[in-house]
Amino acid sequence: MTPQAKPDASETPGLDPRAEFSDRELQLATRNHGIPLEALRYDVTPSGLHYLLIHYDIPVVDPDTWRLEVGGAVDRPLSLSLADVRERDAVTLHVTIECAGNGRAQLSPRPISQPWLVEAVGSAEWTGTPLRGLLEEAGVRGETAEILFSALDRGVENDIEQAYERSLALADAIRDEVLLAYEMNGQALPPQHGYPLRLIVPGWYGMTHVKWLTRITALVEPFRGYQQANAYRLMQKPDESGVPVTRMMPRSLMVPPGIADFMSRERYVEEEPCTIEGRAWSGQGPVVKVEVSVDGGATWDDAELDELSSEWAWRSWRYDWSAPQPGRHELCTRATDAAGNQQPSEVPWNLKGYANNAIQRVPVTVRS
Ligand SMILES: Nc1nc2c(c(=O)[nH]1)N[C@H]1C(S)=C(S)[C@@H](COP(=O)(O)O)O[C@H]1N2
Ligand SMILES: [Mo]
Repeated sequence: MTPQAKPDASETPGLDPRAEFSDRELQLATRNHGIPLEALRYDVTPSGLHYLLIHYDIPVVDPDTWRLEVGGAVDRPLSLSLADVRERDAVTLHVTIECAGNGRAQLSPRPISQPWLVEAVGSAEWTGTPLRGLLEEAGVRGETAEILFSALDRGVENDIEQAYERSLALADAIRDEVLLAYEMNGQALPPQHGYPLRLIVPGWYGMTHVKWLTRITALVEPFRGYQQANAYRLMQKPDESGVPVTRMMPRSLMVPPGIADFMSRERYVEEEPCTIEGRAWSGQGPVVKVEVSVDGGATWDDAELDELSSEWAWRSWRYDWSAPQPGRHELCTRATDAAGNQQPSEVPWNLKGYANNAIQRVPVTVRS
């Protein structure tokens, strides 16, 4: 990676015509890390290995003065301390979360933002109280269209100063599995994952899971804020309004087999039977099939799937590569979900680089 001069602001917004990565992308990549692919071996991702995405700065929150306000079109506005939230019914769910920008760095031309390859995913156990319970306590009025989630972190995006905020349609917000979570893997949320409280919306791309939550507002009109109306939309040109990004598309990732070269991360395996393992998920319905190719996607074989351990978590799979031949091979994997969505071979392009779920390709050299 060669750090370069900052691109001219007059360039087409978000498009970098150069193949080299810019210093702006490098700066984002060092702040927001992905899961090391070998950590796909854990069904529940240890908290420190879970990917991270933070638009602005991580806020420092004093748990003694922090409150969660619930207001807007409600009959009984609430103001809750952390202890109040923890007193409510508690549920623990194992949930796989993937950033909508995962795969962005494979696009050409490449949208300038966090340059993920394939590693923006993690699968933690989140403990919290169902959102619906709190909305019922507050008495959300009949005219409510959406629930808005506002966070403590503030920043500037496209010259617009804002707090991080996203909304959900009321019907999506009151689903059983939507949680206000205060624990990750049995511990208080780490600062970088939203301490003291975050939203968890199983099945949806990462941007939905608002961290550092401070306010929940029942809205009678759809929210038109930046993270809803400008960002997180699939569009081909800047003047389109586009289609909102919502639930995760299917993706399968393998633990790259063998040993890694430090600089290139190319893999080396011995000329003997090798088991390839990985995990696959989709927010559109359970993964029903995972395939592996050892010839760059020319031919595919079914992998063996484990039972689903949680409706909202990834599914583990393995594949016996029985006779690796000496030389260089490209291993690939792809998932298909119950709704019939299958990962594409070609990278789907859109202006901001969302939802690129093209198949993973792992070059491997078999040594004799
Ligand atoms: N308040 C707030 N919530 C946020 C974000 C943020 O920057 N601020 N980033 C979102 C995005 S884009 C993603 S992908 C997930 C990442 O969650 P994680 O860092 O816990 O993995 O958090 C989401 N929630
Ligand atoms: Mo994200």
